[in-house]
Amino acid sequence: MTTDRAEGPGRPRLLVSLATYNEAGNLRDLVAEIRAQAPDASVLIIDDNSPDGTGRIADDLAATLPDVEVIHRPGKQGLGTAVVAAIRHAVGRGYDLYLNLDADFSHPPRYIPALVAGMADHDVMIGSRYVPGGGVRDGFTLKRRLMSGGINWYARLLLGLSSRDNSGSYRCYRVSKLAAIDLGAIRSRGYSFMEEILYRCRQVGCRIGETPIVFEDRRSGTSKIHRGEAIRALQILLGLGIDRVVGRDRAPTSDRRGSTIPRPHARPIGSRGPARSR
Ligand SMILES: Nc1nc2c(ncn2[C@@H]2O[C@H](COP(=O)(O)OP(=O)(O)O)[C@@H](O)[C@H]2O)c(=O)[nH]1
Ligand SMILES: [Mg+2]
Repeated sequence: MTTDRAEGPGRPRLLVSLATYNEAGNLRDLVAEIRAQAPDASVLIIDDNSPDGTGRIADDLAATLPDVEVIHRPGKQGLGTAVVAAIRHAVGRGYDLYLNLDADFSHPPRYIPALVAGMADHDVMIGSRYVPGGGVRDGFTLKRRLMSGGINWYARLLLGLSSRDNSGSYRCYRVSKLAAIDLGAIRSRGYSFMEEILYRCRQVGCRIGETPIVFEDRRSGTSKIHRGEAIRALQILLGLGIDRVVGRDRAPTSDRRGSTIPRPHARPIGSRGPARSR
């Protein structure tokens, strides 16, 4: 259901997106929590024909709540392409800010205000596990810590990123900056999209900041990342890195200062449960 919401001066129009694949156990409660944290935000759900009926729940939310819309795609096309679809929607509809979070409660909506507040002096705000105050509830297992640390080190080395958490998808972006990116040139369909879009944001001169989040284990359902997708992500980042070094994919802007770490807007909360390695 869409409504015309009057925007006051200085009040940015915010689009929040949720990519869903088999998130039936999370979606309803998550949208309610997002609404509680960002009452004026529009919500966009991109569902890839989830076998568990998530798409029907999304339709029901769109029919009963204001400013909730759904994009249905015919089959599983990857998180990266879902976020690209949401970015196109944000640009096309003229939103000021675009925020994405995972639809499994790993990204608690209580951090949305801190992410939006950080946009006062940044073009991208990362909900970061790797700045002071951030973390993973209950901590990673050693294997997951090595994988997550490894992919971040790899992305920083290959793409020249200086932000600390380049693999998480909990972020807010300035839509006018996203509009300057050639989305058609993005190579990633799956999880390496998170590193690649940051790299593309740097290329168009974005000021990137991080605010701490404490990542939580998903509440319901299972992870969709699998070994093949992880290997594909590493290959894409390697290709991007090689092209960057040999000058085939040179940044068109000179903004190389990288991320800044603002004062924490949110405090960590205890620890419990294992979590993913992205
Ligand atoms: N639309 C769509 N969403 C996806 C796809 N793959 C993953 N997601 C969503 O992306 C988010 C992160 O995926 P998840 O499996 O939790 O990854 P993990 O946290 O790294 O284990 C969740 O909201 C998923 O439902 C996909 O192919 N299409
Ligand atoms: Mg998850």
